[in-house]
Amino acid sequence: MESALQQLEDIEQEALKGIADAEDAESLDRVRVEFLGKKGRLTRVLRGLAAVPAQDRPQIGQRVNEAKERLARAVDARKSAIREREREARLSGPQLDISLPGFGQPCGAIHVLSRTMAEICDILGGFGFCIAEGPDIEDEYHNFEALNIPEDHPARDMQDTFFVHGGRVLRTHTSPVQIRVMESLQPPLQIIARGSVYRHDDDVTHSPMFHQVEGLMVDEGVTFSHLKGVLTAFLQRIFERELPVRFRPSYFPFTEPSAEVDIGCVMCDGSGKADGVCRICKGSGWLEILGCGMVDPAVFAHVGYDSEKYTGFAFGLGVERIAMLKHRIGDIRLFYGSDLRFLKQF
Ligand code: 2NL
Repeated sequence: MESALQQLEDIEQEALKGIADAEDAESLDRVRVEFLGKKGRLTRVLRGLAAVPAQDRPQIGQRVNEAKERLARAVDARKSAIREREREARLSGPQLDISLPGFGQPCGAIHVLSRTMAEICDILGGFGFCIAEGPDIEDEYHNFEALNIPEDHPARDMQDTFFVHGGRVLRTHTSPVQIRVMESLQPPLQIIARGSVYRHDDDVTHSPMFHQVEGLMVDEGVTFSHLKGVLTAFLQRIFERELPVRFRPSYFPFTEPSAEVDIGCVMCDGSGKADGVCRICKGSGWLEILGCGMVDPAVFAHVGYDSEKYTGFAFGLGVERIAMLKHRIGDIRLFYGSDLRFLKQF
């Protein structure tokens, strides 16, 4: 009896020391399992009661239960103390600076070509032009014949045009869109045709697919002066300055007379010099930017317009070319490469 109680006392003292020495929740739990667990040392004492004389059993059993309760309370108290200490350590550790800026959301943007296209259409829309669109796959009649481009013209060669089955072509300009509008509407007419066009071309300034905007205005009394006024105002708006504009005589099958339009070089401001000879305008001080002219009567004949009554002007420009000059982009392929280091600059 005495030795059993002494043994109990030793176990309890050993357990209390283990609890007091536990530095964290894990080691505390190991002590709890060792002494209070189902196979723990106090349970083993209860199991050993069979070997104790019957009259001593209640007293020892009661002492075991008291010891269990005391130890359970000691474990709980130690657990709270450990938790409190950990909390103190967290609070006195490095401070969280909630005034620091956040990481932010990565933000997408409109592609520089789409933006240039939208700017072009906004400006011309402000001048009263309405947007027209049409099919990318065209028949040869709308892409060539109705535009007075003869069968033997080099532009109709396989070298320049993508032919698809059924005698159709990928449109080489947006002019067929305007032919289709004229087929279905009578003058007065003031439209822009915009979209992708396709040509057998591939180098730093040419892509097999690129984007065009063409303008067309038809009414009684439309003159070359109207054309000059519209294009000069348009170019000064799109390049955001009063740059010089000049019209040079040229030739297109679908306009007569025809002109190419130059602007004062955006790099050297027309001086022809920028660190030596300006590499953009090659020293001339001028940059070719678009083509235009008065609609050829042969085109009006194809759509059934009376060219004795009506005249019209037309122009065509490349969206990539405008974007490249406006933003000094040296390689057209950057537009289609999806390189974020390039795209993020705009
Ligand atoms: C260029 C030249 C041009 C036109 C396009 C046109 C359309 C019809 C009738 C007459 Cl339906 N003309 N379009 C006229 C002159 C020039 O484009 O260099 N584009 C990049």
